[in-house]
Amino acid sequence: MKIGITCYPTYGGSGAVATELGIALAARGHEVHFITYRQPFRLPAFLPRVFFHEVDVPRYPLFEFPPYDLALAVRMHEVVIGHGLDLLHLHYAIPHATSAWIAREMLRAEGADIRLITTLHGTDITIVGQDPSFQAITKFSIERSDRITAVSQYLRDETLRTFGCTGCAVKVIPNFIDPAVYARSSHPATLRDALSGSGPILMHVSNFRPVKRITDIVAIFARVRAVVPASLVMVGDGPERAAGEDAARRLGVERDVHFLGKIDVVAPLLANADLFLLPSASESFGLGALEALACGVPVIASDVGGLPEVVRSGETGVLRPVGDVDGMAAAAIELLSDGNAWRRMSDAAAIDARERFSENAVVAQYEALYTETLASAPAIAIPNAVAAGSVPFTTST
Ligand code: GMT
Repeated sequence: MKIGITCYPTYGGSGAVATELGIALAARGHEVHFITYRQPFRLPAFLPRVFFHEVDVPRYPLFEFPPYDLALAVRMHEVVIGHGLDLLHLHYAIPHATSAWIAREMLRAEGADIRLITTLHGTDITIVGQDPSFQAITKFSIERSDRITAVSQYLRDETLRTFGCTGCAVKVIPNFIDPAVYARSSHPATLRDALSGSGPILMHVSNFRPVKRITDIVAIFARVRAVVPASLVMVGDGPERAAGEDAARRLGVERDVHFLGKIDVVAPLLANADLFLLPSASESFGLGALEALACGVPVIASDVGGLPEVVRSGETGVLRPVGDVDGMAAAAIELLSDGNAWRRMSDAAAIDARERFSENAVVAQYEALYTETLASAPAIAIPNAVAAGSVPFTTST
């Protein structure tokens, strides 16, 4: 198949999942075209059958807000025609599903067609998509997709509840890990050596947006540090970094908190961690938590959103209510003080992540969805174009 993928290329779970899906699909023989404004952060320079098409948004003095959505739609249209794509897979509804709908309307006006699959990742439904400025277009765009997937049961239910789209069948396909990459034994102890003598390593990886409750992470660590000599390693960057650094100074733990900034390849770091902290206010899945579990790192997180579908509280980690800094710190101290309990949880975490979220099994679900979508009727009848079902592309370049 020839598959176009559009995602946010910057540091974040949806871009990571979309990119790793594309890489895995290409390894299975498909041709994959990434269409976005920058090379996705987890995409290496060259891979066979993987192409990157940059969306250029011209600057013009009149444009206070340059219309990326339109430039993206035009680039999608161009790549579908130029490379004979079978389908576009949109990760994160806003604006990707909308731009894809525009591109498909342009194709249909020319007697061609393309299938659209939208994967919902979280805040496109739970936060941004519910803003009155975006709600109607989010609902419209996802309803125009041929297929909709969500990364957790929670997100599926939330989509149906908040958008009330009775006509939408939302299929749950979870995020995934490559078990060979996210493995404790696959990586050297570089970080541990660098922090040698400083005790267990607690870690957090994210885009440091307010929803991640970065100051809670520092507060949990300060309570742990009062009892256990430990370090906190913060990987990533974003709007809440300064507040996190301030909190570390205020709580007197700044010498033991290490802000590393954005690092694209996180498995070697996670493989050196002892606990992963994710006390988010909302989390549709928590890809960072899954990557940690696969590396045998128990997760202390909020009992919210899709996290209970990823972390089995009491078996592979501990879930506590949002904001329960004391409860999360107590759970961390208990685990770090009992080597046997930690080892049991670490082993269970690595096994469970492999059993439920391995790349091969999850990518096969996407492949099956693509095949089934291409073989079935389009979401909405095409007035002026070839009937889809066969590979719909007809325009020559
Ligand atoms: O965090 C966001 O605002 C969006 C998005 C991203 O790009 O990181 O995160 C969401 O998608 C991830 C991948 O599916 C999920 O693991 C995250 O849980 C989800 N973030 C939220 O729901 C807050």
